[in-house]
Amino acid sequence: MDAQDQQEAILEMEAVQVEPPHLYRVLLLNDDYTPMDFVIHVLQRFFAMNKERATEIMLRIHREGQGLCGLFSRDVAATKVEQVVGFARQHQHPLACVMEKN
Ligand code: TYC
Repeated sequence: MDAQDQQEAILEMEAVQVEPPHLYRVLLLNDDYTPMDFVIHVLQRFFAMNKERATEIMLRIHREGQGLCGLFSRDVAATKVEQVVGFARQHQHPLACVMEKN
């Protein structure tokens, strides 16, 4: 392999390494028991939404069964799910939060 081939091989490896990470959707699921105000609070607290946006997303979940809270790297998505589920259980609500590959 000459110097130019080596240089090209290095550039190729670097190109592979800067591939964007896969994103994961974090979703909230509807249920019959979690209070609407609690879901709005969760969307504001963990997904940095303002009250208006959080209310809109909560109502979409309530009507359609689920709703998108955001797109995150795998680690951040997993942490969001853990935090939301932990917070809901602390308050004795059955709220479900899941992640799925985008
Ligand atoms: N369906 C719930 C109610 O009527 C409200 C709700 C909305 C629950 C969104 C969960 O992810 C949810 N109190």
